[in-house]
Amino acid sequence: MNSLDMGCIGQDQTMGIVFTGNNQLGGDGKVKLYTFSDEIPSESDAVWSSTVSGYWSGVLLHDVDLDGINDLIYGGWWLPVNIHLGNSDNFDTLSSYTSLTSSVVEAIQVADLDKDGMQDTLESFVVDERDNSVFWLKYPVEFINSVVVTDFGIGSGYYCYVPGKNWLSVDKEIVANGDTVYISYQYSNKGDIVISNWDSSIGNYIFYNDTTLTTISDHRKKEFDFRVYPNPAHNEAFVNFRQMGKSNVTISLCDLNGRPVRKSYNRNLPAGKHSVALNVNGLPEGLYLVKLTQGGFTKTKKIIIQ
Ligand SMILES: [Ca+2]
Ligand SMILES: [Ca+2]
Repeated sequence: MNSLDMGCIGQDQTMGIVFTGNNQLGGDGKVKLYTFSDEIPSESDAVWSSTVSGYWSGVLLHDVDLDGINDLIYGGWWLPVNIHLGNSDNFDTLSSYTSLTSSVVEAIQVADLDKDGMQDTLESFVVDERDNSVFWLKYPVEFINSVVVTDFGIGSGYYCYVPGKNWLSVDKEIVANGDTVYISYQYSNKGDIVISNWDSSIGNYIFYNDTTLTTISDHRKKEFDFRVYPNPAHNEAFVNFRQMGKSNVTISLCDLNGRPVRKSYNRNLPAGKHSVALNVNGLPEGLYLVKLTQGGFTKTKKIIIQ
């Protein structure tokens, strides 16, 4: 083994560790992923491994294409840098990007060095009964603008984050059940890759990104869907959906003019599959709308109540 990184993997955001194998002194020299859905077991097999063996070295988990799923970047000794995009379970077998240059790759980082793709965004989270104080963000953080807990802005001494990673942690002492945490931050759709090189005859590298990601919203919208059943419904209907990461979910049952006919469901939910029951008992028969808002996107489906 040479290097490791850890982060959330796949659509369900399972915790995982990637290791780069290096077969200079034996071993199979493959890049491997181990995931842990609950506690870390005493031993386990890799759930993904690279098809190519080599002197692999530096490694980084980073959501390069901003689809909410971590991607794998790694390099080797006198080898190029590869990027395997993350998929619903782990990583694509084939690399989506291979550098034309080779060096002795030691450390890899992604940041928007020339600041040509900086975007502002705001996310909010509700602290639940578990007093959660670590918040998973949609995008890798370049810069934190401000953190507000309910009505009070908090200083940088009360939160921490790692640039390039998609989380922020707030001092447990200042958040309590029911607080809303607003995180205003910057991410980039033109992040650049920085490589440090151990071979003194070759310098360090910066790969500037000349691809602007313009289809983030469309891509996310396409993946975002939900199911309402039974339809027609009589006393009760269920709304089934999947969360890519932890975010706020609002479900409203509305008439055809978009006016809510029942109190809306509003919760901060973790990643994974969810099913929410809607009580439709006593409503006049007819056509209604189920409106679901998840991570800032809203989608509406029709339901017949009879
Ligand atoms: Ca990705
Ligand atoms: Ca850039």
